[in-house]
Amino acid sequence: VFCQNKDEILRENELQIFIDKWLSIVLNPVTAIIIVDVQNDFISGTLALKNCPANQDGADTVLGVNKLLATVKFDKVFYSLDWHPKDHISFYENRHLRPFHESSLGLDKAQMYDKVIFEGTPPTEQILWPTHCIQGTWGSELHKDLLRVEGAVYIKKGVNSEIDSYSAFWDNKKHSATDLSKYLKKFNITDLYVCGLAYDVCVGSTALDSMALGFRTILIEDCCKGVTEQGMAEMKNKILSGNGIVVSSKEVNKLLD
Ligand code: VGL
Ligand code: ZN
Repeated sequence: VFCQNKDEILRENELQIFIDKWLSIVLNPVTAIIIVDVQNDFISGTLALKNCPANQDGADTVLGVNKLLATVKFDKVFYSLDWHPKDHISFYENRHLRPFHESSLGLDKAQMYDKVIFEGTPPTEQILWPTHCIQGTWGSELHKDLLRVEGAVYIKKGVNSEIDSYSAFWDNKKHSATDLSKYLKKFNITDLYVCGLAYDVCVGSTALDSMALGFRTILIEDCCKGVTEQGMAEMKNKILSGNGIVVSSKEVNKLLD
């Protein structure tokens, strides 16, 4: 201290603050979990995953998530809800509302689950899903048996008719953000656990955005159900080839010990 000038002391203080901040992140993770889209339509409604190629039952996820919430104390719990207006761009039923190009079958021959390209600048790639999760209907409600944690935050997404939103952070074009990242910053969250429906669509997209935003991101694989086996394998690869972690719920207890 004897031979330090004022500027050096200031720099040392800043360095100390920086080191303390990182030490606290490493030594005291602040955890949150986001339970993605555990809604009726994905379980027994119009987009029931058990009728999709991977034949997975979203109801299993309700049990898995409940057990997890009962045994692990997360600092904050988030639930996301797919929350579409009736004229939403992602609905097969609405395909005539906007002009689109379709590659293999020609104009107007798109099948359910096909990818089409809606005209516009820029054009919009979109998979055509069955009508699902209409705002305020039974299909958009969280499953009745899903545990609701007190003080949880609910994030609605896909509310704009013209743009789909798989991730709970951003719409598919990153034009607008939900409040999720604001909340995570407000609560000083360092580690985000992700699970729910569907693995290869909204859960995976949420995990990838979480990674990109710099949260330590942990996907709880046995608390997810997906649309296709291939989609899930590809999503898992993307998460693991970034800096994401994929674990089972049994391991979460150990991780948070
Ligand atoms: C989802 C398809 C369309 C999901 C949402 O929550 O995974 N999938 N909209
Ligand atoms: Zn949707």
